[in-house]
Amino acid sequence: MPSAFPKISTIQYEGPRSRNPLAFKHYNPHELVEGKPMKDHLRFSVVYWHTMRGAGADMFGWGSAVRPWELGEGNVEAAKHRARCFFEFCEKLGAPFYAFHDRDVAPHGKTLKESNRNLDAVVKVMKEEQKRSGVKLLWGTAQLFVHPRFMHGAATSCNADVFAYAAAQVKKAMEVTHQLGGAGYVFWGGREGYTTLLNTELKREMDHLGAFLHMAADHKKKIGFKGQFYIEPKPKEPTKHQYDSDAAACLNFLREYNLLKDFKLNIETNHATLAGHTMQHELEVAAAAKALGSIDANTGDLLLGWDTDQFPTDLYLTTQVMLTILKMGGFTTGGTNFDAKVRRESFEPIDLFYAHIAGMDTFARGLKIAAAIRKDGRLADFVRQRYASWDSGIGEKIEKGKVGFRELEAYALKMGEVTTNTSGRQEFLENLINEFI
Ligand code: XLS
Ligand code: NI
Ligand code: NI
Repeated sequence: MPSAFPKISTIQYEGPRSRNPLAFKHYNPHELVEGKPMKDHLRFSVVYWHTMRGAGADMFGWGSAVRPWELGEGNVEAAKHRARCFFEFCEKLGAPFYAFHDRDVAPHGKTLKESNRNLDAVVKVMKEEQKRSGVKLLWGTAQLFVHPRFMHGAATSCNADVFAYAAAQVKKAMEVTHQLGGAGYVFWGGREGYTTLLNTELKREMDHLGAFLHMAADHKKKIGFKGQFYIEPKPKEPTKHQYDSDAAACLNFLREYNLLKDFKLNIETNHATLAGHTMQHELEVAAAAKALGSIDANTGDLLLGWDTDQFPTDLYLTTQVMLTILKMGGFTTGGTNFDAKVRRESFEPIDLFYAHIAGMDTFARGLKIAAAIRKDGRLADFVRQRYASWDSGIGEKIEKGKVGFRELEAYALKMGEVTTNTSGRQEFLENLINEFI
């Protein structure tokens, strides 16, 4: 092990009274919640791109991050060393999973062949490191947005050669994900959208995206990769409009192109809010279609209109997320993937630990709070009561498809005015949640 973080030993659970900033106050991996260890509920994952490649640059300034282990850009030996440092980080943090893009672990080559060779060389190290540390791959993905060749998109480019290039790149990324025993593979179409409709054949581009995803599903079968495919919705940025704009749009797309059996969704908080939704809305929409697979755990800033990818430290947010996750019966292949980056001002290596510890503790508390709310039962009882009219009588008949407009008209005429509405009690419920926080 290289020792990129020489002063840090494995982060331990010390409980809520601890004042040690390098300890968990709430994340206690083996503590049982609803009969299952916290680590299996949460399945935390560290992302390679922000944690190892994020330099803190923004549109107005250079990178600010101090990363003493960096040996340089663009060379394979430096990439191998960086990969080892990454596993040291995950191991010391106690994160069981990680996620990566092909081009953030290994440098772009001058040709696709050379890029593949670079990737193979680094993947070899990643495989060794996985074995040594026990850290597993939550999902892999292909980076189809940094290089200028993808300026018009990848699968939705106006240029068929770019589609072919992207297909070759995804094929390879899927294969290495398979080699690394990945539990999943993500499609986030960074530039799969448009910047102006004046030059765009929208229907044709969507058809191409559908075809691309079918090819990926075919190849998955061919290589025997059993991991779960996910689409990650995002409405915009870098494009003005991304086709996979939110959970509902993705689900409609998957249904239209007959892909729903092959894909679930990976829902990211900051993407939800950019789409004008809450995270819980997106999770509920995905879960309703039995397509909630995994989450990218982060948060945006209310006053900034872009994907700031901050670490989630809001207990209300994590409580809401965990209420939905517990309701659907927990993650299977998915997990809580910190697609989050430290602020430009938090430039020291130790900030990477503080940030992940904050996210993990906040999610652990969200989990415990959600479990307590469920155990208490008042919230669920209220909701059950609210829909009680559907459990018998006319409601039951409607749900069972036993009546039509004619029967309902007869019922309504006989009933006269509706006198049975009950209060929604929003404020009461919000205060009830506060009892647990
Ligand atoms: C960018 C996305 C990206 C995906 C993986 O906004 O969140 O990081 O998660 O390509
Ligand atoms: Ni993401
Ligand atoms: Ni994002």
